[in-house]
Amino acid sequence: MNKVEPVHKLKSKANVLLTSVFGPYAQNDEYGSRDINPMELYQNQVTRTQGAFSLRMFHRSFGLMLIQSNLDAPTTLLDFPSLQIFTDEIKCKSYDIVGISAIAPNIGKVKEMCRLIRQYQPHAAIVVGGHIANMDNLGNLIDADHIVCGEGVKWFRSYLGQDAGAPIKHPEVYSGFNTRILGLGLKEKPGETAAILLPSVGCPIGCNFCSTSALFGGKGKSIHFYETGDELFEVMCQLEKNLKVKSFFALDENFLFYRKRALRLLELMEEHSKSWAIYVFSSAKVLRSYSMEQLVGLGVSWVWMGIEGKDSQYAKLGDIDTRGLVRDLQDNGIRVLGSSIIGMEGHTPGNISQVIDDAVSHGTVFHQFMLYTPNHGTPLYKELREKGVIFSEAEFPLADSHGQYKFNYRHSHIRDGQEEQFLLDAFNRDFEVNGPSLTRMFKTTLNGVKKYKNHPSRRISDRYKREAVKLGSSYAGATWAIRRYFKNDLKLRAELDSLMKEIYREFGWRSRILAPAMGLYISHMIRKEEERLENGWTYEPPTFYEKNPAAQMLGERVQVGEAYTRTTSGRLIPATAD
Ligand code: B12
Ligand code: SF4
Repeated sequence: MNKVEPVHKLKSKANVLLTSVFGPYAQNDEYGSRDINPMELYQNQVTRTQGAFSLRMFHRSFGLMLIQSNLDAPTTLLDFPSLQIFTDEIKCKSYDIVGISAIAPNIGKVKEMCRLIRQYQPHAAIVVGGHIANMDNLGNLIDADHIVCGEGVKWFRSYLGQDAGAPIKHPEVYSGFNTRILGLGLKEKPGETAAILLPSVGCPIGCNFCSTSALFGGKGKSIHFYETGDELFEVMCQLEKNLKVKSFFALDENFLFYRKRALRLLELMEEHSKSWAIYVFSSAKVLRSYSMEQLVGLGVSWVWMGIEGKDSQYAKLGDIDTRGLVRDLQDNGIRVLGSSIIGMEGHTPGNISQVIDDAVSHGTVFHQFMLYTPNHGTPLYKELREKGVIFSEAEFPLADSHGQYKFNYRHSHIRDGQEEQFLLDAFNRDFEVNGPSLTRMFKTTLNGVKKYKNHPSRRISDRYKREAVKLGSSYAGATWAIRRYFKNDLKLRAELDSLMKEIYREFGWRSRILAPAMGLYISHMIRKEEERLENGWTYEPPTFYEKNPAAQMLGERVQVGEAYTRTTSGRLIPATAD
């Protein structure tokens, strides 16, 4: 990290390119892409073994979007370029600064991108940020001018001579895109996908393994882009208006931890009759500190919660009965994504099966399993490095250190790569015992609808009525098809029978007619998707190419290199495509 904050000589006149690392991602290559490490959340680490039932979708590089939104300088953003697109861009245009965002496993790509920038843009300053910056030896591994560890908006603003403390302008972007499940690509109508909301970064709880907390200061620290409930409410109103949304994905590691801000937001939502839904990350102890009425009032309808593992000692869990908490939340229509760790200090080949059973018994709608991984910059990394058990790059490449393969260190009890199978066992058992996450989601949504559709507060009942719309039609069809698919699994079939009956009871004759009609088509699509997967089909995000107003003013050609043209939505497509 730089001690004296640098300032670029051109200040806000500098032409800036911000880029994520190049793809393709879900295939093995010499730059560190791995087929088991796709650019997806659910398929990567949540519904990994659910086949055609896995939820597939992509998420934009929000950190880069946030930085771009707050720069006065002409700034172009290249998200998910191919190596060819990236190379064309730096070959054909002139940039004064190129900023790359990356995480540690993508170091091979960053190294190559820096090499290419030096070759084609020798005068450009190279700035590297994001989680990769937590590597203390990064400067020796890549050829960059500035490695920015921590929050990037403030850094970039001061680098370009802007007021670093000016209010943060929020990017307007949906939380996910190109959603696909059961072999069906979901149509993205405006307003149906949640908007991303970036209230803060970091987490003051500071668990020993947590990269996000470590990057933004560690225990006791976090950075707020919007300090108060009033500021956040204003941003949400703006997103509601411009993106036509009523739901928000709060990408804040522990949204509910900041109680004053959350409760003020609740007051404002009540005062202005906002029937919003919010998806949050929250620790169990913090969740329990709110009443169900408050959570429902705030519109909390999806929660990412650390369960971590049987007998784990993390303060964020307190003495909370996580199983009871999940039950309460899901009974009230709040879908839980539980997150468990495989390979904690006390885990052994002898007890791992019990650890997995314990996690699975929570019956969360979604369950993430990750290997206990010392990421650079975390207290866990420091501890294990002092013990001398972290593998060198030659023993275990960083590209494989993504938490879904093997340990990047010598575990005290689990050896010889057994963890790879333990991880798969966890995903498989969750799927076998609890069935597809999709039907768990329908069940939980139905719980909420039944409980709150007649709630005296109109903004609450409206939200559940909105959620109910699809339950009686496409979700009923999906349930019908999934029940048919699992007809030989007695336990699952019984559960799906009862879900189907509940849906029919709630939505009447219309759902009885729609379910088999849609279900037959969905069954066909499931079969097709299974064939595609068997033939090795992988899912890659499209490239985005976006300019901020200052860059648009430069009036540059929209053609990138020879081979690609930009569509009106900002996506890059091969020039021959139309
Ligand atoms: C969204 C997300 C994803 C998306 C990726 C979206 C994308 N387009 O890249 C998906 C779901 C696909 C994903 C996948 C993976 N992810 Co991920 N992901 C996240 C998540 C939840 C949020 C990131 C985010 O948007 N934050 C909000 C923005 C505002 O913050 P930010 O990105 O940190 O950006 C700020 C600063 O870092 C800095 N900054 C960022 N970029 C740059 C660039 C420059 C030039 C500068 C100056 C500054 C700068 O400024 C920004 C504003 O302050 C984080 C956890 C977290 N909460 O941060 C994990 C996280 C980044 N992911 C992580 C990992 C490991 C992965 C995976 C390997 C999956 C896995 N097994 O966990 C895969 C890799 C996929 C691949 N092939 O590359 C780790 C990284 C660990 C590390 N030390 O490198 C994190 C920290 C989660 C964790 N395990 O702790 N991920
Ligand atoms: S509570 Fe979650 S976000 Fe906070 S430090 Fe622990 S793992 Fe990280």
